Amino acid sequence: MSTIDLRSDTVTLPTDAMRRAMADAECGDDVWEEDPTTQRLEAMSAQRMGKQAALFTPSGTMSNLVATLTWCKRGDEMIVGSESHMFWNEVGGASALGGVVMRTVPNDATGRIDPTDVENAIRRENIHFPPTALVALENTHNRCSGAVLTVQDTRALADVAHRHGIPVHLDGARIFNAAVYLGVPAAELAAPADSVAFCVSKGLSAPIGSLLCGTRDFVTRARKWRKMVGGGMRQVGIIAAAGIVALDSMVDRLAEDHTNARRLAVGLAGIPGITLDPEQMQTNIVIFSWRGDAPAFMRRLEERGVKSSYVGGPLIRMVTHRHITTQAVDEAIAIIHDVARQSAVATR
Ligand code: TLP
Repeated sequence: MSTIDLRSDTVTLPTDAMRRAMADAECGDDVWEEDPTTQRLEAMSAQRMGKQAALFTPSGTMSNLVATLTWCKRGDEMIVGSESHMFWNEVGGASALGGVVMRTVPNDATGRIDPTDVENAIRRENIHFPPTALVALENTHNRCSGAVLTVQDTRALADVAHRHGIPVHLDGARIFNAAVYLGVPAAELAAPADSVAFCVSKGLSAPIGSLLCGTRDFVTRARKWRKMVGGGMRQVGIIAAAGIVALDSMVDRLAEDHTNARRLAVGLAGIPGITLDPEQMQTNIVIFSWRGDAPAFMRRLEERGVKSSYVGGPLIRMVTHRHITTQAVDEAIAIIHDVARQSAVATR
């Protein structure tokens, strides 16, 4: 039985071109800023995001943590979306390691945040209040079915923060999915933000890595925080080399993942017991609700070779990526249909 692994685009394996680039990578000690390949990746990343500089980190989680530590001090408050990855999925690092309070404002189903909610959440000077030091946004939005924020959405939220002198960090782990969907350069989506983090290890298929981008001064300060949390790496050109291949050659193909995700969503919508709106689909993350016991349904799917990930309550997530062909999508739909039918018979 072959496996159709829809748990995440993080499962993508490095391409042959990446492995070759890794083998040939010119290296040095990057803590001493002597690794030419990492420096090339950082320069390319900064340019792609329209920022002055970039910092290579091992993970999206570390980039977001380092951004938080760079912008905030202990006792500060940051505003995040109620469904944001930073709030849900980063082990509370901002609070545990940074001493930063995470204040949530609602994300709607399309990942958007109402600028008025941000305005109202920003603390005014008061002896009792922690100061608001950061607003963090996410594009595409993981828990909101890979929804895309437009340049206008991002600008409207950033304007509120900036009016109060508060910087904006953009968790753009999948910003290239948003850029490909909207047909705009990623730099335009990142322009309203003061810092942006994106990952090369998701749909872009590199094995490891994230880039935190911002002004030269921000990146200099972030470099020190990265060292403190153990992210100063040595001959890291070995992995940066794969990141360069990712940026050079893996961005445009994300459109295929989006087409496959839509195909998957349309197929799933026709299965009794499953609810989702395929018209909402924009990028590569499909989230649907199952009317029965979702974890039990996922276990039955896995027994048939279809892997998914659990969002919570009735919600199950399936993510398309380079290893998921159109044929695999059709096979997955057939298997899910079958398992749903059997589940319905079993509960009758
Ligand atoms: N997301 C992972 C899991 O943590 C859920 C996934 O499989 O989607 N920001 C966003 C928006 C993310 O989706 C992720 C990873 C990260 C940050 C963290 O990246 P890593 O996994 O490199 O620490």
